[in-house]
Amino acid sequence: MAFMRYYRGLPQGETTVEEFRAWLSQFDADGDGRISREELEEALRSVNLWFAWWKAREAMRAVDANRNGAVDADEMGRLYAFAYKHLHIKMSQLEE
Ligand SMILES: [Ca+2]
Repeated sequence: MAFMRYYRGLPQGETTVEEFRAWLSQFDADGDGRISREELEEALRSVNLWFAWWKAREAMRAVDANRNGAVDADEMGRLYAFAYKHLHIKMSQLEE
């Protein structure tokens, strides 16, 4: 990445799946409405999560039900649940 990008954080407090989806959409670099592993890694990196590369890979493994290498719209709920359960962060803590 040749330049710094600034992303908005998640809203304060409990984040709904819609808010989570809206937050993630800013990382959808190619605008295809899906989140690839690379785009997810960028999202995790933006909230200063350690081991973003590894966590993005683990998330894709758990969430990408149809194995097309991207989180599709109908897999977004799975990603939301995964982030809560396995990334050991509260959504409200993503705000920075
Ligand atoms: Ca998929």
